Amino acid sequence: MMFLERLLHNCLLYGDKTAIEFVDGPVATYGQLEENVLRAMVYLQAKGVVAGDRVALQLPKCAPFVYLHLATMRLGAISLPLNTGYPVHELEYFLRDAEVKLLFTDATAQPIVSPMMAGLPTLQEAIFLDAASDGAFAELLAGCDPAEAAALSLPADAQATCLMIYTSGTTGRPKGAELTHGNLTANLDALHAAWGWRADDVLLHALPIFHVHGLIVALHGALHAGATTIMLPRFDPERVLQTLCDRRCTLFMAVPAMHRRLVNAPDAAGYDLSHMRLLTSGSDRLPDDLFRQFTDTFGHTLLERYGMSETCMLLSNPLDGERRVGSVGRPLPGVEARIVDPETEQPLPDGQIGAVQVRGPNVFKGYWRQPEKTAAAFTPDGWLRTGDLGLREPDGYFTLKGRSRDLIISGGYNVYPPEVELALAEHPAVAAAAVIGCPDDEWGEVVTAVVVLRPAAAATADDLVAHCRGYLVNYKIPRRVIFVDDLPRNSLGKVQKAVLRQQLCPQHKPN
Ligand code: MCA
Repeated sequence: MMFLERLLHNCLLYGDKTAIEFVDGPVATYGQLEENVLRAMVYLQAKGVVAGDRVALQLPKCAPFVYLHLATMRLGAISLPLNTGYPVHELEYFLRDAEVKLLFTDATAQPIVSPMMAGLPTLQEAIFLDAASDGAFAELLAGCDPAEAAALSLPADAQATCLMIYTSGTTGRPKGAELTHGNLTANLDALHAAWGWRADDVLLHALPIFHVHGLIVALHGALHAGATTIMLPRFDPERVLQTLCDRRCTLFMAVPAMHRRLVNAPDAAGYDLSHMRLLTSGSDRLPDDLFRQFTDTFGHTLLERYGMSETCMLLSNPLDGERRVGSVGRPLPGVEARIVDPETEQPLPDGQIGAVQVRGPNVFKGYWRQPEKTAAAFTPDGWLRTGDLGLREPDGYFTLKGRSRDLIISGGYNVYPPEVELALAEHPAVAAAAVIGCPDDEWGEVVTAVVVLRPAAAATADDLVAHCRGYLVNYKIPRRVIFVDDLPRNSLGKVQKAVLRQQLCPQHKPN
């Protein structure tokens, strides 16, 4: 059964049960969720949205986001969630590249969005919502009769794209990863089986909902199971711990930077989480010390899993059985994973470090309108090159051992250095810039810019940071700026980032 069909089934089966409750906000039963999705479908249809159209959602974590996202997919169109923190420069790129037809954004974004409309011919309309007010959305859908959409059949083509998530690349501008109805269904079925999702689960949701982790693994996972999701508008460690206790939540999912804040919260061990069933960690490597500290503090062993925007989830430690420190576990049902020699791409024996490649029904269809980049992502026999390095133990557990691609992970967000380097290069005082990730206890890695200034030019670290804020979302902004006279380069003129990391990152350990 495809995901949307299962969701409809759950809405009929669990009509009176809470599907989503926004803390300090609206509560929707499964029945109300279905009704609001149908009304949103009628609204979108009236705006001319048809199968294949891109609908961008740049909204805070709110009920309208959920209804519009599900309604878009149910019309066969493509939902494009966007980080609310994107500055003009990034937002305009996504809207142009994806040829977005409708944009839903917060009312506060009007001054930046309205002026860019004239330059975006495919953008038919931007709808400014006061996301904080329940009334505003209800008013928008006021004339929409759910019965008009109830008769529409569910999208039947498993190969059709339903979700686009932008991920950056080593070659510069971000690419839209196209996930299909079949991809989501395969992934949710696999997670359902692997993590034992149940209809009586109560998930506390504190992740952003514009990425695969918060949107698919957490929110869709709960909807697929007929479970209840309690939404926190943003992550706050004490609020998370208190809500887990007060609401007797059974599930929680987070990135290591969040788990670090939980164990360091005042009187963390005083919260009784004994009723909880499962706490997971992903999006970034879970440090060994944090894994142990978490168990010591809360009496729960974190389940670490591994995924990508292009694939949703790939590998996971088991629900029952050993959750191995430092390991991301075994392939999920239906997923194949292998370790190959990075040069020859021939499989390596267990225990040897090589490139991680994966295959399965969860693996995306390709990058939006980028056939060359899509082709380059796969081997001729259809394995996806993940860009990660790792090894497989003889008992099938995988351990990641770094990256073959130039990627920084900060607080669970991926940052591609070329994007930051391009932004720095726009500053008139910058002659050359290289961006590296330095290890950091709080963030995993911090974005570090190594900059050579033009002769006689003057710019301070604060100047460059302020400049980047105009181009990049917050987590991509360099947290350290180091000025040097020259960048180390190889004979081809390429900056030797390994040398920079060695020299400038005190705790750096080569793979
Ligand atoms: C916030 N800041 C950051 C980050 N987040 N800086 C670097 N890296 C970050 N990740 C900045 C803020 O802009 C602010 O800067 C300063 O840090 C302190 O902000 P604070 O309020 O303390 O931070 P926060 O807003 O509480 O955010 C921390 C966070 C957040 C909750 C850990 O980073 C977060 O939600 N991370 C989750 C990311 C995620 O969902 N990743 C999944 C994608 P200033 O004061 O200068 O403005 S990956 C995925 O989906 C794959 C498929 C997978 O496998 O899961």
